[in-house]
Amino acid sequence: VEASIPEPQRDAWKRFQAKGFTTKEDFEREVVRHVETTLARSMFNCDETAAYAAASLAFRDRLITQWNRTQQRQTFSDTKRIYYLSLEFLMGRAFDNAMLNVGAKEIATEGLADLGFRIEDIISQEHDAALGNGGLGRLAACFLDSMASLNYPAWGYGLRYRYGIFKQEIVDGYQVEVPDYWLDFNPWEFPRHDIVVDIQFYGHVRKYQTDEGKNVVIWEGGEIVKAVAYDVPIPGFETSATNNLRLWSSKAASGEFDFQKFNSGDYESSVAEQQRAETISAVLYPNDNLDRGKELRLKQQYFWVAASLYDIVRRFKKSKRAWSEFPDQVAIQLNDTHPTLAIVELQRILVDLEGLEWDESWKIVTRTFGYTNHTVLPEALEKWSVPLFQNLLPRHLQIIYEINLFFLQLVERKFPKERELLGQVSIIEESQPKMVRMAYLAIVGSHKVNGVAELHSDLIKSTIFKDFVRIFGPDKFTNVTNGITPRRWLHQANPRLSELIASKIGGVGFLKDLNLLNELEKFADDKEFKKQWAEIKYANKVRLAKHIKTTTGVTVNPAALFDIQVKRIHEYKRQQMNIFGVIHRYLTIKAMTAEERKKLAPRVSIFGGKAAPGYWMAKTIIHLVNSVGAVVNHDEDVGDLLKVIFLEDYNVSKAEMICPASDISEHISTAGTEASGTSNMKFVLNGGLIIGTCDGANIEITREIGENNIFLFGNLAEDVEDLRHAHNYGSHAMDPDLVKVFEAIKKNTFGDAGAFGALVSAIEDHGDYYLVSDDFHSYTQTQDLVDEAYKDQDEWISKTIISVARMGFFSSDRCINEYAESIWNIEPLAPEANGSSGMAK
Ligand code: NBY
Repeated sequence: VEASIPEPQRDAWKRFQAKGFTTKEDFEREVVRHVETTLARSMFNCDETAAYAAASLAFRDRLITQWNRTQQRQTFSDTKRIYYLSLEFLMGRAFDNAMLNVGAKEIATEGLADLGFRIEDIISQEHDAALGNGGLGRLAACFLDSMASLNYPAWGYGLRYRYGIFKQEIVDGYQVEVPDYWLDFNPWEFPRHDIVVDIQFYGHVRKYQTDEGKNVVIWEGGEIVKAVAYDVPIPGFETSATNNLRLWSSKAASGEFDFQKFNSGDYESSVAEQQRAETISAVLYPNDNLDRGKELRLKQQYFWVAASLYDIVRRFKKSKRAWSEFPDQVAIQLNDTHPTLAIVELQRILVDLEGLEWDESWKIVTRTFGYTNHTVLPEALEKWSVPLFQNLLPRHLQIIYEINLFFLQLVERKFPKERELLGQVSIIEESQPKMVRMAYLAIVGSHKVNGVAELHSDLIKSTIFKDFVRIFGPDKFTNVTNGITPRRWLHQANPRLSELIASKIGGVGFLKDLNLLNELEKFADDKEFKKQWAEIKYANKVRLAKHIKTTTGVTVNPAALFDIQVKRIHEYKRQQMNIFGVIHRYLTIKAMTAEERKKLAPRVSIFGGKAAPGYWMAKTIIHLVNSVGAVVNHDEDVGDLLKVIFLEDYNVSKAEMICPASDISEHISTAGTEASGTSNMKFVLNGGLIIGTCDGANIEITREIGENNIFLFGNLAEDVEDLRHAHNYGSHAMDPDLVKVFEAIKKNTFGDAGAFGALVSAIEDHGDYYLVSDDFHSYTQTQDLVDEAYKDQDEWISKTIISVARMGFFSSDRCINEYAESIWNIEPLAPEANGSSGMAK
């Protein structure tokens, strides 16, 4: 149905086009209007929640006006778009970000003050949008910010989970998971009840030949679930370009529960279909770097991928171009293997539904997709059992077999003498049951594969994907080192630092071109500047100390060295090594005389992060941290010299408070296991130093900021294999300090030792896979160097200034420009300066 208003009537539309506020008065009028009409409240019952709701709606209205213009302009200019497919978008809060990006925070601050509210109180009303686990999901969110800020025509596609990542409570030292129901009020989304896609599951495949001899494949039967679109506007910084994040929500095909059953008295099963359908987008799987192979997860993946592709293809078909031009209009990036089915689905659409030849279709498919790998950990590489696939997506399994057949024929032609190679690279693993290897499918179906930091990109080429480098050549594999958005992670999280920098280097231009931070280096010895710099750090530590006091009851001294490790809890990230180091410090303090203790630098060891609910070792680490804290924090011999804190429910908005408050942060994964890490970048950008291993982006951070400004320690990735071998087959002497730590644990110093036995025996008895004992000595020695360095505050501050000045490379803007140029082949489309809609013709 043509819904476009005919030309003669468009004038009225143009005259009354929504504009959104521009002045403080307009903003206040909008807020009051929303309080009184949208919320049906008044000045007599407008609490902070209502004020937040109304103020956000005022901004949402403004964003959607910009959004409309941007989308119209992109459609009319007919330029290539990038579609970023990610099962996770860890967005955090939107209000502060919207105010800053549209440049109206001052207006909002003053306007809300006129109406009787403090902006900080209003900002803190917002519930985080926590549709992600960790780095991978947050990366997707930073990318959205950069793509909009750089004016790239880009859409994100994801799932609208009813429950985000669980909320973490600490009860008696243990993690307890609480559901994160975040949707009871979400002003940032627009339901699009008119954009609904039918998604099919199960059923069977029928093949026949038409009278003209054409092969026809029909996938029929099974069940249908509806995908409903919800749009989240993504504003760019200092541009009116506003992109879209489209999240799909699942709904029963019938829309209603079964009246027949209801009327016949079968109340329970009358709602069953509806609930089954809604389950698909109900929860985010809370695992990071672990594949569990649950059917519902595969259902989520296909549901989301099929709806997104239907949408993308529909948009392309409106342009009436030839199919061969699809990759000139559309680039699709796969955030890890979770959306790999998109490759199969596009091939199915082209061959089964549009009637293209296989080869022609496959060329289109491979030119369209790029695949980003985020891990080398074998337990995180996605695999799906063939029987499960066969049942849920019978046609897709056939297509996968076909793709594999053509691929293996190519391999055979290229390496005719290497019979074992075929089994090694086959998309189907010949196990019991057979498994579909999603990473291999993603590689075969994409034109580029990238890792997320140099070391990681080198490692995937030399280990897990080495055969594919031989088959496709090295050019298919590339590196794009991760980045972070300086808007959220400097300007929003640390406004005072951002202001101070701006006052020295000629304004906030660095927020759009982070390399401009270079200019700061001139001030690394400027006394007055350093004083202000240090004051800001101290104030940020005071703020965190207050948060610690109110949430844990522990008083920490803001003048102490704040040592922070916040990230998902995982053995490879080695929080266990950190807490063993803390115990070592505690034992050292206990063995000292009062005189000796006076020379020590006081330290606050801060941990935070969620453990996957089924990851027992990770939960044990949390329990140990809390148990050590319970002893150390009340030991009068220790006092301020050491405090151990576990921060509950680490998330994006807490990260915004925590990152600016660190003196040193820990990024201490076993070399070769952390693909990149992105919080390392956030901490350094906020004037903290880091202690870390030669892993992920730590290596490039060192190259940029200089090795004098980072505390590196531990074995290298190239040594890991031999070290593991030595644990299992050779001789391995335990570090004596670590032995003492284990003795203390075993003597029940931190409560019943039995509770922590698994952590100790993983190292003592089970091969110490993450090489904690190999790195422990180097780690504690380096921590001593940190203590020494911290005593020279003058030098320390200079190091942090120089480091910030050299962090320009780690902007996600740089990163997105690299993707755009070397993988997506897309150009920015600047919005019209006057903000008009571009619909003039
Ligand atoms: O991606 C992280 C990497 O560990 C980190 O080094 C990197 O900086 C970041 C961005 O590139 N990976 C990550 O966060 N992965 C997950 O959260 C994740 C979630 C789910 C699943 C696998 C990984 N899964 O299979 O369900």
